[in-house]
Amino acid sequence: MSVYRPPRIPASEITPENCFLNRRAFIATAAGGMLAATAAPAFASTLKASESRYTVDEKLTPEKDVTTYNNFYEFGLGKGDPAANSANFKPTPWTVKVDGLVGKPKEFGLEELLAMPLEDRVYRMRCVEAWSMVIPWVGFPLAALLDKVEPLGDAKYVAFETVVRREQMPGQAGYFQSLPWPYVEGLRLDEARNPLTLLSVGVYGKTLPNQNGAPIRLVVPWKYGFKGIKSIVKITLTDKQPPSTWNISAPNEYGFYANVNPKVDHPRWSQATENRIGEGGFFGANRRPTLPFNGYAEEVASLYSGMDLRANF
Ligand SMILES: Nc1nc2c(c(=O)[nH]1)N[C@H]1C(S)=C(S)[C@@H](COP(=O)(O)O)O[C@H]1N2
Ligand SMILES: [Mo]
Repeated sequence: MSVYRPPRIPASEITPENCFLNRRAFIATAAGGMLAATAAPAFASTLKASESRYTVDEKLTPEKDVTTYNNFYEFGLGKGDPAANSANFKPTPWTVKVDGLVGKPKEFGLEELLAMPLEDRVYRMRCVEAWSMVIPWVGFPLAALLDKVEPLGDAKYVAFETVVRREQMPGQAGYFQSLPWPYVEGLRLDEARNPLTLLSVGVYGKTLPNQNGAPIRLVVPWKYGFKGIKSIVKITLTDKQPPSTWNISAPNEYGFYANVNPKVDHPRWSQATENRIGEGGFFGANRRPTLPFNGYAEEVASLYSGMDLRANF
């Protein structure tokens, strides 16, 4: 199990800046300095990627690509739009309301979320558009947050919602409405509780850039990237399968489950192979095979036993 462990190595001896970070600095920056005065050693360290079982031994996608090749339609449709158009977005202050079928509904302030036991994890990320990255996230398991609100017995699903801010998100205000807002997503409760399911607050050891979903976004590495909803303001436990934005927009192309599956092609392209961003692999031999469940079958295949995986798109 991947749990918080106290630091073993003195801060002075650590760590490549590109992978890890000083927790105190992280918190201070993230909460706009709010916690600087009280920064306690509670999060002075974390489970490092090198100590985590939730890490893949693959070359990291360069930070430049992770932060400039994005999908975040609230800021525009082009891959460079989110980085170019999100400078005015204000990720602090921020709250996430967790409600619905829970014993203890609660609105969490960002400081409280950043004080969860943070971990460094390296995950593959596979977009439904057949490109992929290897990304070093900072975050905590969604299950840890769910535990705090005590889901009731009849809760079967978790619904997520992105913020709506027309004045700060030009893609929400444009004449051509690309998607219905807010962007919404959902998971089955057992998927949400799987140890791999992460709420991310940072990438490459820094607070999330706006274009990556600041200040907090979902990461579900065995599913196509669109399940990883960004800039979350609301999480609702429910007994019905929640709507998801891409499924509403094109139900024959994007399913609720959206598990990465090389055997189920998108109606307009193959999902058998992928282009690893930064490796020049858009064509032919440079493409790499896509793995069932994006390589996480051992951890998650059992969630779908009895389901027809080919229909389970
Ligand atoms: N709110 C919101 N979340 C979103 C999206 C979006 O357009 N809006 N795009 C999704 C898609 S299609 C992908 S592939 C990932 C991309 O995450 P990244 O830009 O951090 O790599 O975010 C997902 N989350
Ligand atoms: Mo995507």
